[in-house]
Amino acid sequence: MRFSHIRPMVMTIFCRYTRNKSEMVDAAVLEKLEAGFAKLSSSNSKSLLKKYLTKEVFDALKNKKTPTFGSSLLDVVQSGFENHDSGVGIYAPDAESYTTFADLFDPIIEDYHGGFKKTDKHPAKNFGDNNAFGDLDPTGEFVVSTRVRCGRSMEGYPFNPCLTEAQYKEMESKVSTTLSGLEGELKGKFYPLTGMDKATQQQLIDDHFLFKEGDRFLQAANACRYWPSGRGIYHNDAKTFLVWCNEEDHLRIISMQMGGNLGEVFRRLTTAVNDIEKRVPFSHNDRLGFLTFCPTNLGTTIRASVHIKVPKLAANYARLEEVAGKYNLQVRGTRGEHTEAEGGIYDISNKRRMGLTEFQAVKEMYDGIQEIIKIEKSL
Ligand code: ADP
Ligand code: DAR
Repeated sequence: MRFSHIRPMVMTIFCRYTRNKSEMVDAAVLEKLEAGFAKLSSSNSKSLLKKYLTKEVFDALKNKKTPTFGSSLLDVVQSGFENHDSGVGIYAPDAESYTTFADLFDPIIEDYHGGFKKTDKHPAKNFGDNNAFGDLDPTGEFVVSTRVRCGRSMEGYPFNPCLTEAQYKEMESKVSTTLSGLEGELKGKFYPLTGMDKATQQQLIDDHFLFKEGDRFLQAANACRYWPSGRGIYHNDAKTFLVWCNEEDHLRIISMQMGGNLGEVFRRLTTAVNDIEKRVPFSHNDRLGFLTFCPTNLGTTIRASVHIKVPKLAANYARLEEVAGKYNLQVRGTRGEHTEAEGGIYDISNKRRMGLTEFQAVKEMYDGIQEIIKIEKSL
């Protein structure tokens, strides 16, 4: 067996003993936990963290650490402690966190994913019939662009807060090498963030191809250390197929294009995911599905979205949200979460990612957007 195959595990063991040898949560961490819990408890935060981190759950978890990386409850909740305006407020520093801190993750997962209970099991991967989806807006009157993405975590590596700079760089090299083997429409090039000129980077962000920098929720979650080391983007010439490396997740695999042809976008993503999965083993849990840094992305990890203009319906924003809610859709600003709509363009996507298949997650968006366009036309 070559060392490169066992290197992630060797690094994991090394990290285990460099991060924190003791089994006990140290006094400084406990102090931060108590102070953060008191502040959050007295705040008017609407986060799921505030809703489900009861005193009972807090006391049951505050002295726990994950077996391999020694991640503490503070590693899980620090973003939500620092950002009371979080919608969720927690992240998993490593895969074991979902088990060690299940008393907090499970109710938040159930709430966010529309009822996925701790006794439920996520279904096997199923992209279904790729030809089931057509063009949401053939006349191009409403849909500006369509995007479907999924997240993947590379087996043998923890999540952001536990990664060393060497691991970030190693993962970037693995991703770049793996993707260099893609052919046909998926053929493209990897662009490291390190060394990327600022104008190019900003243009990619402005055109919605590249992730933003400085997300305070990710920063507070210790997800931006050593930035920009190990971060980058792969894309084909047409920028219809892209892969983000080490932003929030190890990989975000993205298919997108102008207009509303969801069938084409979904077919491209399905082909890409199946091709990449032949080359890289991804972290998968029998009950939770594909594992990700944020619990809102577990399971299918699919976000199928449109950038859409529906001025009449959006004039009554509460009605837009009501219709979206009926189809389990999430209405966000033009640049995703925690942003405002620019020029009347909303990002509308499926909200839940667990307890249904990849096909069903995309179908929820497809059905919901068809209804939203139908109502817009009737006004
Ligand atoms: P997250 O799920 O972590 O919020 P997303 O996967 O939604 O991240 O990606 C967010 C970014 O993707 C946004 O900054 C936005 O610019 C871009 N985006 C999302 N949906 C679309 C779309 N339909 N068309 C163009 N860009 C999109
Ligand atoms: N901003 C954090 C995470 C919400 C889910 N979005 C992700 N993971 N990109 C919050 O709690 O609001």
